[in-house]
Amino acid sequence: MSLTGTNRVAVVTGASAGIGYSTAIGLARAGFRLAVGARREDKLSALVDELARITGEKPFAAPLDVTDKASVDAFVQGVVEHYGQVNVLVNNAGKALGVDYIDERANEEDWEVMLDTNVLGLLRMTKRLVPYLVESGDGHIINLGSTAGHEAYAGGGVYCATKFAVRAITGSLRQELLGKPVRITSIDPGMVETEFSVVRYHGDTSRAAQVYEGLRPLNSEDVADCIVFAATRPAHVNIDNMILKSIDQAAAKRFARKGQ
Ligand code: 8X3
Repeated sequence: MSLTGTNRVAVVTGASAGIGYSTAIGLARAGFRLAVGARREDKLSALVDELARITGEKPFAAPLDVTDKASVDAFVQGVVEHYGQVNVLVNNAGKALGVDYIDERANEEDWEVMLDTNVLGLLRMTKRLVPYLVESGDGHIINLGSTAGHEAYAGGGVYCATKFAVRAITGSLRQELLGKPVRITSIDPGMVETEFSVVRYHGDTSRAAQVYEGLRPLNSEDVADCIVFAATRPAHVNIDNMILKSIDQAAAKRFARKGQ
């Protein structure tokens, strides 16, 4: 028997698009009350309307830049004041920037943004919400990892490092939270067709399109389904880790592309 989200509050970071957006919708359909954040609040308006339609209640939505401590503090305070409790934290905000090799040409600003968002941002949200998750009596942290956290590849040096870090943080939290009513899960997808590659290639849409050419990648709903599954297990069931890839992807750089 699975546990529905009835009255449980789920926070989703990076919720304006892609996996975050689909996860918020999926959790709302499963009965959760939603608190959604993204760097630009105006980009949340379509999601807010959709969530209100599904749940019959206006969700909590606010600007959230996980790289900015003051923004994280204000967001967390806002959620707690609004709902009075937090049960689920989906640490989705994250990105890849560039495919630089670690050599003299690498863009160090890209490194800093990736480390600040994917690692420190996840830590900031987790640190602030752990007390509320414990207090809820039925808490759950769901981290968005990646197959890039299992297999390093050329051109992914820093992105892969951030996702290896997410795996390490998830593992440490699993041990630190043992004995407390907080589950911890990492969901680790391979290639997913979202804005991910457009962001990675700094807005170069044709280069981004090539990533998915001739194959059927995962989409954001495929990943959201796994997150919702993990979040709706009974309170004693901890899904430690799920790794999912398109049937057309066997490893970081091994694809079955039509016509090749
Ligand atoms: C995304 C998977 O292969 O682009 O996290 O690094 S990959």
